[in-house]
Amino acid sequence: MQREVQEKSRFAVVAAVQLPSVSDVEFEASLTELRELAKTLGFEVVHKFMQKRSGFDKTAYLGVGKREEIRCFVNNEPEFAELNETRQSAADPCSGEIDVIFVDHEISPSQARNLEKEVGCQVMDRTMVILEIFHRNARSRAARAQVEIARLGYMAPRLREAAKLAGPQGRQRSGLGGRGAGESHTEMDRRKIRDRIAELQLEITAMDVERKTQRARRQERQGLAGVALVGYTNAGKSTLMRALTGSEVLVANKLFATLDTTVRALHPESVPRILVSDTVGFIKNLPHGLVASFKSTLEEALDASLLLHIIDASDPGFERQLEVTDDVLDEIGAKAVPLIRIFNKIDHVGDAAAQSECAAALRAQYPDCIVMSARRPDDVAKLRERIVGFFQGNLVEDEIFLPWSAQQLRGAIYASCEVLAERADGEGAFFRVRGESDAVKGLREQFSRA
Ligand SMILES: Nc1nc2c(ncn2[C@@H]2O[C@H](COP(=O)(O)OP(=O)(O)OP(=O)(O)O)[C@@H](O)[C@H]2O)c(=O)[nH]1
Ligand SMILES: [Mg+2]
Repeated sequence: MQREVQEKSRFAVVAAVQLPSVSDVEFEASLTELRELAKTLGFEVVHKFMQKRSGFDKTAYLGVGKREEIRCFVNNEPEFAELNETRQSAADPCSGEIDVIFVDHEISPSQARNLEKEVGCQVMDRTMVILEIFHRNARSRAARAQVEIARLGYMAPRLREAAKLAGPQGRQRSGLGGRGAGESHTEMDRRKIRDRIAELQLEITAMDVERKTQRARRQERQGLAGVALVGYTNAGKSTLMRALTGSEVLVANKLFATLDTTVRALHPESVPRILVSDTVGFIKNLPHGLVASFKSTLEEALDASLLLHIIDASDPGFERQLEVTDDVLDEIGAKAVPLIRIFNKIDHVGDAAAQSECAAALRAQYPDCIVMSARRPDDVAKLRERIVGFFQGNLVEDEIFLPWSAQQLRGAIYASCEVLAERADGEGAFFRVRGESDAVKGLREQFSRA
C-alpha cells in the first residue's frame, strides 16, 4: 500500500511513459499538468523522466533502464550530483531528498510497489494525486463523504493485492476484535471498507434528498433561471462567479480549489432573477470513483437552463481540456442543456496583436463563443448581457390575476417576473407580466390555489 504523504515532503520527480498514440504536445501538456498537481500538494518537482514505449512495463510501469536512472537520481549518485546540488542546502544535506515520484498514469498496486522498492521512494499515481487534492480541499459534509467513497474505492483493490501477497501466513486464527475465525487483517480491513462505503452512501442519499428539497424550494421561490459554470480545473469559473455575482467565492491558482457547488444571484439583479452556480472542475482522467461520487454535485449542471463552459484560452492544451469537459458533460447526461463556450484569460495570451489573432481564430472555429477576460469589467458586463438575453429570449408576456384575499403573494410575482403594468377591479389586481413561461405557469397554479 502506498504510504500517506507526509507534510515535510517537498521535493519530487515526475515520470511518464509516452505511448505511440500520444503526440509530443499532448504528452508535454499532461506532464506539465502533473507538475501543477504536484505543486498543489506542496511539492517542488525538480526533474522529469520520460520514456517512449509501446506499452507500460507490467512489473513496474517504466522499463528497467529508466528505473535504474531514477534510482541513481533519487539516491544522489555521482552522475546526478550537479543536478542534485540545486536542491540541497549546505546546512541540511538531507533537505533535498526526493520524497515522491509522481507517475502520469493510473498504475496497478503491484507496479507501484515494485517501483517504490526499486527506486527507494514513495510512488503516487495520477489518480492518487487527484484523490489526495480532493481530500484536502473537501470542506462540506457532502464533499467529504463523496471524496471518502472515491478514496476507499481506490484502496479496496490495493488491499486485495496486499492480501494476495500476504498469502496464508497473513491469515490469523484469532476471533478477537470482531474478526471471524481465519479472517486476516486485510480481509477485516476490506470488510470495514465495504461497510464504510455503504454507510457513506446512505449518508449521501440522505443529503441528496435534502438538497433536492432545498433546490425545489429555491426554484419555486425564485423561478427557474439557472446558469451553471462548468469547465476544466483552473479555467477561471470561480473568478467569473465572483465577477458576475459580486460574491466572495474562493479563487486560487491551484487545481480543484472548488469542490462544492455555490449558488448566487446574478448581480446587479435581472428579470427574471438568474441564479449562477459554480461547480467542481474537471481534469483529464478524472478518477472514475470521483465522477460517480460527484455526480450529485454535478447534477446542479443538469438542472441549469444554460451552461457556461469556461475554457482557459491561454493554456496551450486548451483543446484537449475542452474535449475532456465535453466528455464529462456527456457522461453525466448534460449534453442536451444549451451551452455557451467561453474562452477566458485572453489577457494572458501574449501581446495585443496575439490576443486579437487568437480571438479571431477562436470565433472562426467556435461560432457563438465568447472570448474574454474575467479580469476585464467590460467583458464581464457583455457576458452578463448575453446571459440575461438568453433568458429574456425565453420570456412570455401574460396577465395574471391575484384576488384581494391573496395579496400577500404579490412578492412572488415581483421575484420571478417583470411587471409591465398593474390594474385593479373589485375582485383583485391584474398584473401584466413578462417572465419565463414555466415561472408564469407556476404563479398561475399557485394563485389558483390561493
Ligand atoms: N490572467 C487571467 N487570470 C485569470 C482569469 N480568470 C481567472 N484567472 C486566474 O486563474 C486562476 C484560477 O481561477 P479560479 O477562478 O480559481 O479557477 P476555477 O475554474 O474556479 O478552478 P477550480 O475551482 O480549481 O476548478 C486564479 O489564479 C485566477 O486569478 C483571467 O481572465 N485572466
Ligand atoms: Mg473554482
